Amino acid sequence: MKAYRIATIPGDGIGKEVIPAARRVLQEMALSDGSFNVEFENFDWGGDYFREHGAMMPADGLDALRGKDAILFGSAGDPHIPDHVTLWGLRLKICQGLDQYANVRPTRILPGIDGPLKRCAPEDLNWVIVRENTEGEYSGVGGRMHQGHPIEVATDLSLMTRAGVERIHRYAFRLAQSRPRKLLTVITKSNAQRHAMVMWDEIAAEVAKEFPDVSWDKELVDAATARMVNRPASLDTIVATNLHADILSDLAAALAGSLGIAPTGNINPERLYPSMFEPIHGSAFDIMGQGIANPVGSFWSVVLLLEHLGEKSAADRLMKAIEHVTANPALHTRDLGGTATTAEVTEAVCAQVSSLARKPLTIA
Ligand code: NAD
Ligand code: K
Ligand code: MN
Repeated sequence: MKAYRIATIPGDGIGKEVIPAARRVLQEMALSDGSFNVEFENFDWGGDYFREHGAMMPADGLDALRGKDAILFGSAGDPHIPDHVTLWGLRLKICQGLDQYANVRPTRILPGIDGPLKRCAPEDLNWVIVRENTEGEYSGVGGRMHQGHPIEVATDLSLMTRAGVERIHRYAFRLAQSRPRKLLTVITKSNAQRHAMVMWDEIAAEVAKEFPDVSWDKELVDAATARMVNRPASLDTIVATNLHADILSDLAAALAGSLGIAPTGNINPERLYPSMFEPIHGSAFDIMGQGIANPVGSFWSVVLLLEHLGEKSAADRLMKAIEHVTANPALHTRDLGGTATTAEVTEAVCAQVSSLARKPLTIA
C-alpha cells in the first residue's frame, strides 16, 4: 500500500488547535479509503521553540522536510515575538527554501454559509487566486539606515525577476485553462509602480500567447477590490504579486463567509520539493486556546493536499463531507455566527468521511 510521508507543523496560536484536527481528518481519510496510508512526523517549531532555542526552526530544518511528500502547516505568529521575526523565521523560510513559488488560494461560498454579499449566488463566487510566493514585495531585500535618528531611511525593495514572473504567469494561465471558464485576470499596479509592474504586465502578455484559448484581462489592484465586491461573477482565476494577492485573498475569504474557511497550497509545481498546505489565516490571538477556531480552512487544505498527491477520489470525498457539515448551522463555529467547537466540527467531518466511504458516491 502507498504510504505518504506527511510533515505537520502546527506552529503557533490556533495552528496548534486546527492542525491536530486536520491530521485527525487526514488519518480518517486514509483509514476509510483503504488504498493509501499516511505516516506523520510532527515538528514543534514556532514561538515556543524560539523561546527555547532562539530560532523559529532548527538551522537544518529544511533538510527534515525535503524527503516528505507534503507538509501541513498551521500558523506562524506569537503574541510575544515580533510578527516579522516569526513569519520570516518559519513560513517564509519554508516557502522560499522549498521554492514553493505558486501560492494557490481557492474561494467558494460553501453550502449553508452566508457571505456578506447577500445578492450573490454561490455559483457567482468561485475564484482561485494565484499568489507569487517567493519574490516581489516579500523578497526580503532592503534595510534600515540611521535607525532611530531623524534622518532614518528604510526600504523594502519589491524585487521581481523575469524568470520568477514568467513562471507564475505560466502557472496561472495553465490553471485558468484547466477550469471550465478559462478566464484569467492579471492584477497589476503598473500605473504607479513603473518598473517591476510594467515588466509584470509585459510578461503576462507574452505568456498569454501560449494560451490562445484563455481569455484574460488586466485590473489595477485597488479597482480589483471593488470589482470583487460589485461584480464577483466577472472573476475566475486571478494572478497577483505576493503582497497584492495576500490582501485580495483575505478579502476573498471574508466575502465567502470567513477567514476561518479559506485554504491554500504553497506549490512547487516541478515537484522538486514538497508542497505545503495551510489555512490562510494566522494565529488568531483573540480566540486561541478556547477550542472555538474554525477548522474548515485546515480541512479544505487537506483536500488540496490530497489532490496534489493524486488522491482525487479521497479529495472529492473529503470536500463532500466538509460541505455536508457546513450546510448544518448547528455545526458552525463562532466566526460563522454559531456555537460549535473545533472538536465538534472535527468529529462531524470524520463521521461523514467514513459514512461516505461505506456507500457509493451519489451526485447531489
Ligand atoms: P488572523 O488570521 O490570525 O486573525 C484575523 C481575525 O480572523 C481574528 O479576529 C481571528 O479570530 C479570525 N480568525 C482567523 N482564523 C480563524 C479561524 N480559523 N476561526 C475563527 N476565526 C478566525 O490574522 P492577524 O490577527 O492579522 O494575525 C495574527 C498573527 O498571525 C500575527 O502574528 C500574524 O503575523 C500571523 N499570521 C500568520 C500567517 C501564516 O503563518 N500563514 C498568516 C496570517 C497571519
Ligand atoms: K496559515
Ligand atoms: Mn495573509
